[in-house]
Amino acid sequence: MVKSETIKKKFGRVVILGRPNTGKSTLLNAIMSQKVAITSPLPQTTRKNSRVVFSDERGKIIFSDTPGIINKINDLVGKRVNTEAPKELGRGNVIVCVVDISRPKSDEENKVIGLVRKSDSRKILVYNKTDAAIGSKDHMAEYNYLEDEFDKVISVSAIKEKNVKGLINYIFELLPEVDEENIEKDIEITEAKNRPVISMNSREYIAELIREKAYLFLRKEVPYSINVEVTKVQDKQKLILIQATIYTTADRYKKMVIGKGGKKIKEIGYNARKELELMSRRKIFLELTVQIDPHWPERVISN
Ligand SMILES: Nc1nc2c(ncn2[C@@H]2O[C@H](COP(=O)(O)OP(=O)(O)OP(=O)(O)O)[C@@H](O)[C@H]2O)c(=O)[nH]1
Ligand SMILES: [Mg+2]
Repeated sequence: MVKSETIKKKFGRVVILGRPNTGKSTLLNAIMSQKVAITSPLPQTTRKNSRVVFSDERGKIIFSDTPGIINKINDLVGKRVNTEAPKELGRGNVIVCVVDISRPKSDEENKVIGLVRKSDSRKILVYNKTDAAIGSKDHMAEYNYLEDEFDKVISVSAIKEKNVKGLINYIFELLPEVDEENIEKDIEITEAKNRPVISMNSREYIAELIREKAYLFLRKEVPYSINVEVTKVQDKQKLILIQATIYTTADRYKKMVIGKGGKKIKEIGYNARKELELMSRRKIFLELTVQIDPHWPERVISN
C-alpha cells in the first residue's frame, strides 16, 4: 500500500513586541492589508493582546499584537496592560521587536530588551518609521547595538507599507514546517481564527473603534480615564443601531469627553460612525452616552 504523503506548510506564532507608540498595531494592519487593530498617536493605545491569522501559499502565521511595555506604571490599568505582552511571549515561535527609529532610544527600551533576552524564540528586530527618520530625526544608530541579539534585522515603514513583505518573508524563513492537517487544529485551539477581524458582530471591536476615536480627539490624560462598552447592536433593516457607553472616572473628564455644547462627543461619534459605515457598507445609527464610573479600571483588571 502506498502511504499518502503529508503536505507540510510553514506554521507558527509570532508575537509583536515593543514599547508604546513604536507602531506595532500599525505594522499588524499593514501585514494583514486591513485594519485589525486600533492605532493612535498616544502611547498605550492597545490594552489587550489580540490575535489574527495571516495566510498565504507558504503557510499560516498567528500574529499577536501586544500593548506597549512601559517602565513606570502609576495606575491600575497600566499595571494590567503591562502583564499582557509577557503572557504572550512564551507562546511565540518568533518575536518581532519593533523600535521607532524616528525617536531617540530611551530607558523604556531596556525592559523590552530584557524580555527579548529571556526568550529562546527566534527574533527579528524591526526598525520602524523609516519614512519619518530623516536628517536629525534619524536615530537608527542608537539602536544598532541591539542587532547581535536578533536572527534578522529589517527596516520598514508600517504606515507607508514599505518593506512589510520583506518582513513576512523573514518570518516564514524562521518558522518551522508542520503537517498541514495539524495547522487547522492548532488554530482552533488558540481561538485565533476570527479574532479580532473587524466585524459588526464583535461588540468588543466596535468598542475599540470608538475608543480609538476618543484617543484621537481627546487630549492629555482624558483618553486614559475612559473605557467603552457596547450595550446594543441591533439590525433594523434600514440601519444598524448601536448603543455604547463611554465610562470615565471623574466629572471633570466627563465634561471634557462631552465638550462645549457636546462638540467632542459628536466628533468622536461622527468619526466612529463613518468608519463603521465604511466597514459594514450599511447605515449606522450610533448612540453614545457618557457615564462616570470610578470603578471601571477595577473591572478591566479582573477581566
Ligand atoms: N511616520 C510614521 N508613523 C507611524 C509608522 N507606524 C506607526 N506610526 C504612527 O505611530 C503612532 C503609534 O502607532 P501604533 O500602531 O498605535 O503604535 P503601537 O506600538 O501599537 O502603540 P501601543 O498600542 O500604544 O503600544 C500612530 O500615530 C501611527 O500612525 C510609520 O511607519 N511611520
Ligand atoms: Mg498598539
